Amino acid sequence: MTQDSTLDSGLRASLAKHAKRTAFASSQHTLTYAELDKAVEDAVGWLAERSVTPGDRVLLQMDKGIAFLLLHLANMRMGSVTVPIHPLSTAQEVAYAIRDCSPLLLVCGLQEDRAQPSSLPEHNGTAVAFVSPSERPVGKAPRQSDPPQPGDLACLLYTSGTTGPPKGARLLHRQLAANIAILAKSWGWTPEDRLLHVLPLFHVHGLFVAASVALHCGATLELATRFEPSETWKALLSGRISLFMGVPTMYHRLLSAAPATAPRPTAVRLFTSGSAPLRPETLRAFEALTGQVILERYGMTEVGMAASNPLHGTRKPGSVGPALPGVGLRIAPPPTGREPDSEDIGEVQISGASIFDGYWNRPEQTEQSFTKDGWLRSGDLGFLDSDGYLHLVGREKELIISGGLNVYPREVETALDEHPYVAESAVCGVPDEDFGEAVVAGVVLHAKSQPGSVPDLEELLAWARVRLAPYKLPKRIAFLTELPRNAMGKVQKDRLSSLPELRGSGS
Ligand code: MCA
Ligand code: AMP
Repeated sequence: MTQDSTLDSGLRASLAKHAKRTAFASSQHTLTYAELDKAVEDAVGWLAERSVTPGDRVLLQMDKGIAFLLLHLANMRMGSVTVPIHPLSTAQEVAYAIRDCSPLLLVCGLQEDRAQPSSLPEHNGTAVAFVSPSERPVGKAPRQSDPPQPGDLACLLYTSGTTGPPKGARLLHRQLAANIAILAKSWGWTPEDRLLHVLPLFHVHGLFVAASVALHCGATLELATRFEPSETWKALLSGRISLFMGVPTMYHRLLSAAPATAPRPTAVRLFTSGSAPLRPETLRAFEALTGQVILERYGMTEVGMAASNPLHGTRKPGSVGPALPGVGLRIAPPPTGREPDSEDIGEVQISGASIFDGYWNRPEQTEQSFTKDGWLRSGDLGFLDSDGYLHLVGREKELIISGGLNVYPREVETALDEHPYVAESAVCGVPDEDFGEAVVAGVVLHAKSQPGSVPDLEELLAWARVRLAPYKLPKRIAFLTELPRNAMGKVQKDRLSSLPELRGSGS
């Protein structure tokens, strides 16, 4: 598949060549490519019965399962647009996405105990449909449209980019197809591969880097509904899995839950890690335990994958590898105007066919995210070594990456500041052994807060829980008389993050 393809033509190519091979396997379903094709057609019917037409946004607030995958593939076939969000998004977060991109349909596919669509007060004309995450959506309405074109919008993915509120990154079929083609080749995918998929489906990593590449290569996608370390070990040691993709937290947890006798997942030909920095200690410990060197790669929502350690060749611990073929990587020249020296640290900038089409309805922020000569500004800081390998050393953007999920301090601060007794707050990340970084907050209460009614940690967390998905909640809160500030009045997050009460055992 190439950038002249759409995501559906990639899937159809697999169908043409591998109709009888297993495309999808889970604890409840096994589908060949021919059966998957029929299931996608049924899901297209289900969407059409709900009046979805090409270009319509379809918001998916769904637990992981076959229904999520089929509705996404149906969107790709129909020309409607997948807008995936975290299944535990709060009513406020769902309402924000609805206001921002006016979807025609919100599909709520949550497990039965939480089957409410975040009890939205107002849907702004967006219809709500329910579906069980483990069932196939089936409908009969005929599709009325021509297939989508490579230049059509495939997916809107919410991210804050380098700054500001969450924005929908516009990902076109041809951009996603370009990245899928690069990954299929660079990581040596074949139809013989079987991927153990433990990632969430609502992000680039799980949806495109993992699931789409597997299906576009005629390989088998084995879907686990969640990451569970002992089940993962069982699958990895079963001999049927050839590929595994995780975030660093998953590798950390696999190490902690390793079977007593040295596990040798010899059938697995490739372990990859990304979305957050993989500690060299984790890479080395995993190699010592299993004999396998994890391949670390780097990407972002707006790009897909940009750099990767090689399939064959040296995988350097602490580096995310050289640029992938067809991707341009450069370090921004220092502000003085002099030419960068080798190993100068600067902002990582990226170019290539997979770079996104801008943010939904936000031309200004789109413009700001590119340099004058058209390179994407990543907001990440790094350097290229003499072998052309990228080393990431920090971030210019205010972003906390917790367990591979992005948390934007401003969003958490806004939620805390809305509490009537909170005068101001500042949120930052601190090192955390399990999550890599943990979200923590410093809070200053109003002097007028009544004694006896002053909120405590539990109350503030309960307040925030209504506003923020659980992974964004501060793991610790320090009540301060004032926030640490510099002479200009700017909050010093480095001083905040070094407060002993905010640092946990992993710090
Ligand atoms: C769950 N919790 C978290 C996180 N996940 N808190 C902080 N950060 C998190 N990531 C909360 C839960 O709500 C719960 O809170 C408590 O922590 C314990 O939950 P636990 O059972 O440990 O969580 P889990 O369900 O096992 O999830 C951990 C996880 C998950 C498996 C690491 O977060 C995950 O799947 N992360 C992968 C994210 C990912 O795919 N990112 C890719 C983004 P309470 O006790 O209060 O209920 S795409 C991307 O970044 C780019 C493109 C790229 O390069 O890939
Ligand atoms: P997102 O906006 O969710 O796509 O997250 C993209 C960000 O994740 C990047 O800009 C990096 O900051 C971070 N990231 C992804 N992969 C890695 C990695 N291997 N090492 C360090 N950071 C990473």
